Amino acid sequence: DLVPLRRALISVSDKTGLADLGQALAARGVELLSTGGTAQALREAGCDVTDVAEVTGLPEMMGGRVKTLHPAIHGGLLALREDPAHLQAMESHGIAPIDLLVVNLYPFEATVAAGADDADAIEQIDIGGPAMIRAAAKNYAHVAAVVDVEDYAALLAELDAQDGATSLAFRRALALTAFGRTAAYDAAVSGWMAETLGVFAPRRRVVGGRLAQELRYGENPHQRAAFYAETHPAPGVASASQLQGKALSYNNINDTDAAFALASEFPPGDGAACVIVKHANPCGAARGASALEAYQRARDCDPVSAFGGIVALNVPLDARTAEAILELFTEVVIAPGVDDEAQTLFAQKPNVRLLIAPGMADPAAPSLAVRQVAGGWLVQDADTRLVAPGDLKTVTARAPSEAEMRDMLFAWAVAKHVKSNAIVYAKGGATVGIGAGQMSRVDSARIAAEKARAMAEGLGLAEPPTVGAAVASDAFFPFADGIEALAAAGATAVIQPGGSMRDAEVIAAAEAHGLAMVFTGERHFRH
Ligand code: 93A
Repeated sequence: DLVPLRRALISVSDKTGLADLGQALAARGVELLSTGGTAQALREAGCDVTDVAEVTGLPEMMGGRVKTLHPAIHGGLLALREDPAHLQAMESHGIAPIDLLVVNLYPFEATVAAGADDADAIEQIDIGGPAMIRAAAKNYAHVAAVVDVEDYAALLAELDAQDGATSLAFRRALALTAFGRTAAYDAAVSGWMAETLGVFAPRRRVVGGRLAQELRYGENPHQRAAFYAETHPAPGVASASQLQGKALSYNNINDTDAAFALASEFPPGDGAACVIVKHANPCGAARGASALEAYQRARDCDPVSAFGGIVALNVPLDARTAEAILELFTEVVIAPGVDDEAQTLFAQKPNVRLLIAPGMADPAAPSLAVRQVAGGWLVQDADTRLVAPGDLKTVTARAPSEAEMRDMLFAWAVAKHVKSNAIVYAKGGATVGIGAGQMSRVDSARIAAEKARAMAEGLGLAEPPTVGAAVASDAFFPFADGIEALAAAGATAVIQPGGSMRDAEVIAAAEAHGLAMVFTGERHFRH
């Protein structure tokens, strides 16, 4: 399975390491074929080179769009050397075998990232390069395909080890990398097209990414993990930068994402808001007259759970808020800015991770949500909807008061970000009880109320804060028992999608307890 290396085709956009590679191959007596710019660079490095144009008998044409797309090249890459018919074809058409292909592609990704216009981007879609890479990789039985500058050293080491030949195992490993490269390249092109056309339909898009960061471990220390950055994230998706603190862990990134997404539901123009997340669920969310007040009210929803949490703000972090946050052990803080004084305070706690987002995310911007299941991925539109007050339908005799309506809409926005079954109690623009992730809705309702009751008792409050609260339920109540639980906790208003078979019973229970109830007609499952 050793193939002696006699003839190589080199066609590279990135000329890094090219001179050394060309000289090393030439020194081993390898014949070098090359395209225009690569041939010139090799000659400047003192190598003898045969132009591809000489092999094809045709000049590079159409501004370089057609240079290597010719049977004299592709036949040399694809021929099976033990097949008599292939040998016969080579013989009668004067095609010589190519044993090594070295290609790196037109820099499409970098060109697009630099903000090129459509015409420039399209000219950077490499056609001949991927065609050759795929041909050589398909024929790994005979051909070595190198697509990465970083593999030049391994190639030369292999030639040294195998006395000027390549082994089957080596060529096969290269083929795997080669097909990975062309797949990622086409994913980048498709992603760019989706972006320029504004198409984010799950059926039309390819999701492409590149390794951005290796993480110490995954959800648990025995799991390896990494962060992959999407090649073409949806518009409005902003990557935060880390100002200080320990390296972000897998769980940190997951939880910070959840916290920031919920904080982004509250436009800074409507006032400060703060979210605290634990295990990807909010344990408190609040508006406030200041960032400090928003933080304190979010924390007071569930101060026990807030310990070791992730804090997200929708306004820049100031010194007073920083001080309050640092009083409680906190894993990560993310905000759209930070003032100097707050930064100085954080610097005294160098382990705490502080992230600055370039702005808040647009919660209505279309994007894809991808999740892995055994055997594949589930892909869906991200849940970008949020009900508008005009879409609400009051189903009880009593309509909600203005204050109840404000709290309902606040609770509804929070419930969208809580794992189902989600029940969120809110009062005065702050959550006062959150029930998350239970398998039955009535359990979520009871847990939220019980936590609020225990918290009030601990603080010596006269009554639990769920008294007089508005409640959001991410999906309809299948039975009246959920409403009974809310009423028992003292809630006065309910927002929920409606649409249960037993809506009549559920509405009757609300009426019986004097609750105002509105239907959104839209649910927010989050599984
Ligand atoms: O425009 S192309 O798609 N048409 C081709 O036939 C072709 N053959 C190789 N681009 C083509 N290439 C690419 O040219 C290679 O993938 C490589 O990136 C680049 C090298 O060009 P030069 O040697 O002129 O610098």
